[in-house]
Amino acid sequence: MTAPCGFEADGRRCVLRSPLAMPHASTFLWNRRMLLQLGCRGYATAQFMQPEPAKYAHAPVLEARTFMQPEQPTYAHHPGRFCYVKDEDAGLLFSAPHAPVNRRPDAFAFSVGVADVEWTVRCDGIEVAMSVALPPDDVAELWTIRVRNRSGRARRLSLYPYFPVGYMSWMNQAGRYRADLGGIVCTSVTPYQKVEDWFRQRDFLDRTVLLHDRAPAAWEANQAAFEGEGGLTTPDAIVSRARLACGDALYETPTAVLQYPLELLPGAEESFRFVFAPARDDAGIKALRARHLGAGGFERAASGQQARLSAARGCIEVETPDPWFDAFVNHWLPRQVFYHGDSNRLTTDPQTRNYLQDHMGMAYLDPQAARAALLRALSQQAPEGAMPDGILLVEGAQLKYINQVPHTDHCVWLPVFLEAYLDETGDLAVLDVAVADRDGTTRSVAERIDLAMRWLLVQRDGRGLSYIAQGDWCDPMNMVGWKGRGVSGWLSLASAHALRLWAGICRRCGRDPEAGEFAAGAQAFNAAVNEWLWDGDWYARGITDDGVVFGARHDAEGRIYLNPQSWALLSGAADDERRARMVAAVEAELASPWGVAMLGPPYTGMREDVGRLTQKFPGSAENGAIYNHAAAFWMHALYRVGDADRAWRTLRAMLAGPDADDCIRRGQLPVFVPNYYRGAWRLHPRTAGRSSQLFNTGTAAWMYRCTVESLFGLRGDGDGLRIAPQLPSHWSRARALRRFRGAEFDVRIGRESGIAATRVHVDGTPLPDGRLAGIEAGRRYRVEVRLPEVGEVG
Ligand code: CEZ
Repeated sequence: MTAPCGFEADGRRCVLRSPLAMPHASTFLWNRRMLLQLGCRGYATAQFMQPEPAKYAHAPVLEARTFMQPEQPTYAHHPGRFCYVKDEDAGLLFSAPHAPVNRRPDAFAFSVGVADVEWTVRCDGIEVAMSVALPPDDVAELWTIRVRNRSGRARRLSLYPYFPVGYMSWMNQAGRYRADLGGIVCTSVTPYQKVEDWFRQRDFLDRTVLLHDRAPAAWEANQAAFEGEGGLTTPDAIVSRARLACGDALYETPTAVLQYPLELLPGAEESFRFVFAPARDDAGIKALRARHLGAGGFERAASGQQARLSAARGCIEVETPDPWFDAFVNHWLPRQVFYHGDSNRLTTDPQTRNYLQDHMGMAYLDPQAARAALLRALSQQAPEGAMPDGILLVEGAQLKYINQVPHTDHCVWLPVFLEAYLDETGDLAVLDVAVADRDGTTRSVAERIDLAMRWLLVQRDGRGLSYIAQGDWCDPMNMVGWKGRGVSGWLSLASAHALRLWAGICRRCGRDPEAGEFAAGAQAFNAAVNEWLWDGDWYARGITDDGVVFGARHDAEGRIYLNPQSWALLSGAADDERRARMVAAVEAELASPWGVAMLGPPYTGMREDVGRLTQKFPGSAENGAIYNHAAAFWMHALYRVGDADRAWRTLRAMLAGPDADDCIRRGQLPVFVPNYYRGAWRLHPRTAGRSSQLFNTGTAAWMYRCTVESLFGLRGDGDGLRIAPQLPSHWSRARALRRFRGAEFDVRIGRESGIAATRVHVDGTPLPDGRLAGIEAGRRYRVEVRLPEVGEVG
């Protein structure tokens, strides 16, 4: 059976050919001011910044405002973008893309592009194509609907673009058609009760509009009147009337439905353009129309967005025996990495660990943006060296949600970021940049990292292990140390790794006293973990406030966590004997057909000395899912210890397909890596492997880093490029075009029998140690890499 989806246009588009096989398959479009997640059946989730996230299409009921969630359920009235088609003679009714009528189509295509999405649906010889794109810097959805008569006979149809708006406000909501503005205008007032809130929100874009380029014959702005008794599958306004009633909504749930009666001869087609967007007032609406529905508006937006997304061009193009992987790495993964650094996940207070890791990814795409992010983060460092839970990005922003819960890991991400940034750029000068904090104290970047490392060394208990407070990398592990005594094994190992990285950077800069201090700190952490947390076959996760070791063999649930194992490899805590036992344990306890789970067995009930994590549904999110961010750490660690095949398996398991069953089981298009795939395959086999569809994840940056630096082994090293690919043993060859420090490297990798070690030639000249220095910007180098045949490594 072939997969229901596949790449086209040389990997730049991914097309799903069924609305049923992967019903939750989705993609996302964004610019810096808005985000639009689109499901294959037409459901949509959109938000824009003003400056905090806000919505312009709502659910039909009051909604709790929260951050983007995994596995968002859809339902008939879920916001979406739809178009009904009625055959006036045959009475046939269907809707594009698929919901809400859900008529089985004769042909279906959900075609996902890097900057646009298009559906093509054909029912009974009528073909409807709906496509959407976003402008580069405006909050607006630019929709084109094209209807074509492919039936070989004349057809009398009515087209009904249906853009539900939902329950806008309990204070004030309404909707009506405005001929003077050329569309349906839904008005509301964002609910508030405090006087100061009015002044904060009086410029909010509280209107939602559907503007057209061609005037309709009729319209409906009242949701209930549109549906009547027929509901959404057979709305009264369509099936019981020849023309929509041209109704309005008066403190009633508004909607936006337009009607276009058409007579199409065989082969004939009609095309319409619409702008769906929030707006503040009439002037704002007129400006939207002028910008987007004027001549060339859509084309200008498309070229502007294309130009903006050109920055998403990665630093590597690959060609391997795995074409799906190639398409993903060449077009989609750098896009997802860029999305994170470009939009900061559409928050005004990104979590500090997310901010630094997302910008670690930007080091390969836009190093200046990465550099600026480091300096902004350090400007919010506390006087004693701690890093805040979130980084405030705009004036007046506040720490929200999880950033109001104290976590103790944020400092470790500074050296982790710097290692990647310095390898990619060689920009050691950044360490001397003076950064002033909120108290006006100025310190150099290097002094601030010293301070952060010393803070990690202070935050230790009598055993020498890191306090966890209400969480470390694992956000919902909030009750291990809330009494102030609990410690994290993962954070102790991550601190050891961070201290080692920073010691190495200090040594490179001749800051030997500091290098010695921090290297000793790393050893102390490793020694403490090996003394208190080695459980015989793996490292335990931590020790609770009441002195209970958890994440160990004696636990019935959550007896092994992946993160301590990964970071024990990175920090050097695990010697070869312990490494072998640990890897065997991970394979036995956590490996699944869909990747490596972050803990196992999942918790099936509250453990009050671990916390909220244990209350998550078994196999979802942090409670035992294949949490790709954690799997990425395992991949990174395995590459660092040269375990290339296991690392490759971990990497490849994050990307769905091409096997048909795998695509259908995960329900994930290979256009982004989700934050998790469901785990608990023994407890809940039915849902195991299912994608969360959440594209906000630190995994993207790590996947890109490991692909460039480890799999293809094209890693910066001071003023040079180290060339040391780690191809999986079943690959006999691979090729990469690597952009690095202004030069290009055409790298051809193959295997050669009779050699015991990798051989590298650059422009025909042998490179004994595989490191090319003195790189000339603007030059193109030809690199030949010969790997030993599998089984012949010396
Ligand atoms: O958020 C992520 C965080 O953004 O969870 C990761 C953490 O490292 C990331 O920084 C692991 O805990 O609060 C919750 O329960 C949520 O599960 C968040 O922890 C989670 C969200 O799902 C976003 O992915």
